[in-house]
Amino acid sequence: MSMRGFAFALVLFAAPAAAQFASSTQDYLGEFDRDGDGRISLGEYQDKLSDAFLQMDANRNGVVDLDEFDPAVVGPNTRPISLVRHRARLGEVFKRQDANRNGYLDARELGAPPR
Ligand SMILES: [Ca+2]
Ligand SMILES: [Ca+2]
Repeated sequence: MSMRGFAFALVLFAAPAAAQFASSTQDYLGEFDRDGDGRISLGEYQDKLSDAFLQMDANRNGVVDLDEFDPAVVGPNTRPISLVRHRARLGEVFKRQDANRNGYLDARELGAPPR
C-alpha cells in the first residue's frame, strides 16, 4: 500500500479507535451491535465502519472519487474507492479479528489490536 493509501486507510479507521478510548469496551461494542445480541456480525461491523466512507461520498454515488478525498491524502497513486471494495476490505479485517473463528466479534476480539 502506498503512503497515500495508508493515510486514507487511517482516515477511515481512525474514528472507531477514538471511540474506543472515549468509552468502555462494552459501550463501544454497543455502537456496533444493532440487534443487541451482544456480539457483532460481519454486517454490523461493515455498516458501522462504512459511516466515514458515506460521509466522504458527498454525491452519494457509492464511490469516493478523487475530488471527495481530503486533499491532504490525495497523491499521484490515489484511486477512487467504491463502497463495495471498502466493505470487502472491512470483511478481511473482520476475519482477522475473529480470533475464535465463530463468525462474530465479542468485546475482547473487537477491542484487540489490529492483527
Ligand atoms: Ca449483533
Ligand atoms: Ca461519490
